[in-house]
Amino acid sequence: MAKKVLSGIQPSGSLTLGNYIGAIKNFVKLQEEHECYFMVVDLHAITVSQDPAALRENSESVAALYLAAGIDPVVSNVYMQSHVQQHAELGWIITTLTAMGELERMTQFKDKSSGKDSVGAGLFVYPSLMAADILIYNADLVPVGEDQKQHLELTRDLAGRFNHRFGEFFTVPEPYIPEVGARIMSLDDGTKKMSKSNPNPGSYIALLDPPDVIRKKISRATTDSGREVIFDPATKPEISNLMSIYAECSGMTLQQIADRYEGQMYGGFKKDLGEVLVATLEPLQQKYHEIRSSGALTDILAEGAERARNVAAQTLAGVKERMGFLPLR
Ligand code: ATP
Ligand code: LTN
Repeated sequence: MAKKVLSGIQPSGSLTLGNYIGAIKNFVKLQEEHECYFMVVDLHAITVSQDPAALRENSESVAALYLAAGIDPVVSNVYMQSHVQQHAELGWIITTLTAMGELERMTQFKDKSSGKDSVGAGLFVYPSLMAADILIYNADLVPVGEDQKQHLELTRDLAGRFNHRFGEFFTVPEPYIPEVGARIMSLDDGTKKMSKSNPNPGSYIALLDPPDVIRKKISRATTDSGREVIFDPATKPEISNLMSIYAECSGMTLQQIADRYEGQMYGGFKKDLGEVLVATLEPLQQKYHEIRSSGALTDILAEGAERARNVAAQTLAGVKERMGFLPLR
């Protein structure tokens, strides 16, 4: 049966291979059978300081990359979170249902705030807005990478809490996390996740990196001592990470890759991986540039927002009625 699917990516930098493998590939897959909402979550991006020109550019870029990766805006709703004002309003309401202690436990908050002199309150209440994003469409499935699992658990708790206090209303959503590639690691440190806001560009492959940059970044990627191409994340995290990327971009299984490179050293494997990535990303980049130069994005985003707004407004009205807000007339 068709389900409702919702996800979002922050326009906080240039999208990486981690975003593609962990999230976007599943967006494309799920749209074939389900009613999908794919947002660019700009209200989440501003929980850390963003330069206005960069925010504008990254917002368009993420939307164009969704389409270039194969999201069909006729079938799926593609839009900016800030174009559907109901997200911010339900976000506030959900914030009032969230306990401080729940937010204090979030590892993303701990990671992003650690060592900072001043931390914005938005970063702290970020998960309540994310819960609102999901609940406002009564989404059943939320395709995300492993790092978002904890936020999804909180969303489920918050949905249950609302339903308990105000009567059955929200769908309790399920995370949809890939088996391989749910946590692509940084190229310079196999213990950290690949992240678009890492200040070292050598730590990630950006989806828009030119072919030679991709080849160079892979050839410089840190590898474990030893020389065998074997998948064992516990003892060989770095080569295992590169193998996951290889598998996800070539369609081969981890075992097929291990067999192909048996008895060989890392050099040949890395060289081939660079080519696999170039072959995966070149067509995507070409489509991306076509979309950006076509000027079609503005209308696509406006249409997506309008359809989403109709659904979101209805849910929000139901929430406010149940909670006892006075109607306008
Ligand atoms: P930032 O560095 O700004 O926090 P990010 O690169 O971590 O950004 P998000 O916008 O937070 O990306 O995440 C978008 C989606 O991509 C989420 O579903 C997230 O789980 C997924 N994702 C992000 N990084 C990875 C990764 N390294 N491996 C797998 N999935 C990832
Ligand atoms: N927190 C998510 C981005 C996000 C999201 C969402 C993901 C905001 N709202 C709703 C899924 C559903 C992240 O990727 N860091």
